[in-house]
Amino acid sequence: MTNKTTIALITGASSGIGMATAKAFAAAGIELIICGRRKDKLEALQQELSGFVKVYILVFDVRNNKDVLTAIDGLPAEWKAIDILVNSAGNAHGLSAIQDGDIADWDMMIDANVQGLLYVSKAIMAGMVERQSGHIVNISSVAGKYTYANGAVYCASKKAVEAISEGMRLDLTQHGIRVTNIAPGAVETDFSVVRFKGDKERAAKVYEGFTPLTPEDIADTILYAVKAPKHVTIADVTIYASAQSAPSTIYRK
Ligand code: 8X3
Repeated sequence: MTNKTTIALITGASSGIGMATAKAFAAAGIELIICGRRKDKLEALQQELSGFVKVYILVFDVRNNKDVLTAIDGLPAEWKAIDILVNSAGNAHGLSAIQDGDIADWDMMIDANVQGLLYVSKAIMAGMVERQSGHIVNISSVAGKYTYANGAVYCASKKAVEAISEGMRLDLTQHGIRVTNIAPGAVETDFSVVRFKGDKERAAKVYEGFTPLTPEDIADTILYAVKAPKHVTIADVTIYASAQSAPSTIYRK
C-alpha cells in the first residue's frame, strides 16, 4: 500500500460552493486541481492555498467538451490519478414563467448544469474505473427535489443532476466508485446575482429576513462525505437553511 496523497478536481472553484470546498479540502490536506473560467480568481485561490497543499489550475468552460478533454487529458502524470471529482460548476439564469423564458438562459443552464457535468465526468470516470476507486460529488439543488414557479428549466437541469447521480451510483458502485449527491437550499453566494443578471438589489432580497446557508456550510458536508470510511457512501444529502422548509417556503422575520 502506497501513501499516495488524495487528489480532488473541483469545477466551479473560482467562486461559491466550489471555492469553499477547495479551501476545506486544502485544510484537510487534499491536493487540488481547481477548475473554472476565470484564471485570475483561480490564481488568487492557488496562491492562498499553496501553503497547505499542491494546487494545479485548469481553465476551461465546462460547456466546451473539447476544452474539457484537452485540459484533463493534458494533466501532468502526477496529477492524472484523480481520487475525487466535485462537480460544482453550474448556475441559474433568469427566473420567469416558462412562456417568457429566454432561450439563451435555458441553453446556459442545460449546457453547464447538465452537459458540462457530463463532459467533465466522462473525462475522469474512465481513470477511476481503471483504478477501481474514486468518489464523485455532484452539486444538485433543492430545485432538483421540487419544482418551483418560474424556475422550470433550472429545476429541470437539477432534476437531471439527481438522475445522473442515481445512474452513476448504479453503474459505478461495482467499480469501487462512490457517488454523493448534495442538494443545497438557499446558499448566499453570487448565485442570485448571476440569476438576476447583475441586479444586486434583487439578489439581496432573496436572503433577506433569515440566515441563509453559507458556501462553507455545504463544503463541510462535502468534506464529511469524502472523509467517510471507504465502506460508507453518503448517497444523498438535502441541506436547507433552518428557516427554509421547501425551495420557496422560507420563514422570514
Ligand atoms: C439554489 C437553490 O432554491 O434557489 O439551487 O433553487 S434554489
